[in-house]
Amino acid sequence: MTNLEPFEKIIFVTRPVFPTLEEVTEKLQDIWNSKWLTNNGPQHTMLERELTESLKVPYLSLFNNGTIALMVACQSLRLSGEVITTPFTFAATPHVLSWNNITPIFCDVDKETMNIDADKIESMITPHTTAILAVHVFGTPCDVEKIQDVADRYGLRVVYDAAHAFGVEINGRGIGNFGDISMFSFHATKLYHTVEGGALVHGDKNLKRRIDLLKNFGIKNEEEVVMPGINGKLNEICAAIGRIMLGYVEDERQKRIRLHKIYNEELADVDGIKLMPNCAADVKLNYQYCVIRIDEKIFGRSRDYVYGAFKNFNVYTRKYFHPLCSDYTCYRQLNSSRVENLPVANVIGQQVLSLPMYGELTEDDVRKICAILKSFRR
Ligand code: T4K
Repeated sequence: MTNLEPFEKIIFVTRPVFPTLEEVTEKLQDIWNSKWLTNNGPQHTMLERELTESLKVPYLSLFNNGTIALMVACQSLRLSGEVITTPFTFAATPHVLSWNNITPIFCDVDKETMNIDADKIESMITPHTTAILAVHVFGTPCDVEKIQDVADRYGLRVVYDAAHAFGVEINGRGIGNFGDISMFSFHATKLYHTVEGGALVHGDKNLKRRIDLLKNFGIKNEEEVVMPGINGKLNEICAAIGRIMLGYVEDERQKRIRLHKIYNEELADVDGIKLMPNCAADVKLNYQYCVIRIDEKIFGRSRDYVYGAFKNFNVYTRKYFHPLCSDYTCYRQLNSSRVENLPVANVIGQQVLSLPMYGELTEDDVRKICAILKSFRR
């Protein structure tokens, strides 16, 4: 039964998956016995092995978060000058470029996938371009073939920000197998997490050696420091929680698939609401997020109205990703940030809304969220 009273407690856009305290205590006991808390301990080693298998990738290096991982990815490939990226992403994506003294060049996005528009990349290449940094936004894969084709023709590197794409596959291939390096985020709000954490994945053994040096201050041994590295290490407690969470991820994904189905049933016929993603059949998605686009002209209410009105019902949605990165004060002076350069992204940035999505939500909760949304129609 649908009841349009506000929810008693706040419904957040997401909630982390928690393992049982017993499981955590058991693993903590192992750590206490080992007397090893960080710096490449046994939990870290085992998690690297387990994730390499689960993500179906050749090499993987763990990190203390996805942002530091992406910074190290740029360093490891010696990127410089300009890197072409998307404005429709979390702040971390362009910021890692700035932290590497690289200028982000914003390219418009595709109106269906909301990922970088591979057809527009070529026109943004200059003699200073060294790479393409694309984001599989909300876990929807980029056009990996077209991106690789442009990169190959111009001798550019390809880095994927796969922060949202844990477990996503194209035709049975792990999403981390495309481009030169991919970054995964294991932040608490992700489908799979290590509380805070992340990883770089790639197919090159020498690159792993370099990445592992870079994440540990460049220390080769007690006598030699061979490059200006950083501290990107994942500690043993986070690694142990990550090992436990591997046992939860598929169950959580299945729960979200069921919830996404209800969202779809309830919203498919609502004019002016479009449930994302639209994806090719050979793609295995992870359903980490539930994103809609609201066309104000048809729905009768703007995204900002819906976002505010939901709060009256104790539903805290999020405008991922508004504002666009190209509108941040630190980037809006760039030539590529001009609205004329980013027509699709500027429309999408005004339309998107992330609805609550996490396994603990009930099907009734989702039906009620949809009923509330439909009640806003004008
Ligand atoms: N690239 C992309 C494309 C990314 O989306 C991200 C991160 C990165 C790179 C960088 O990766 P990391 O360095 O973070 O590993 C959250 C996450 O903090 C961030 O990891 C994520 N993207 C981004 C999309 O979402 P906020 O500022 O929206 O998080 P916050 O604290 O508002 O949390 C969202 C909701 O989750 C809250 O309203 C309530 C709930 N929540 C959150 C936490 C932390 C809980 O219930 N419990 C919790 O412990 O950034």
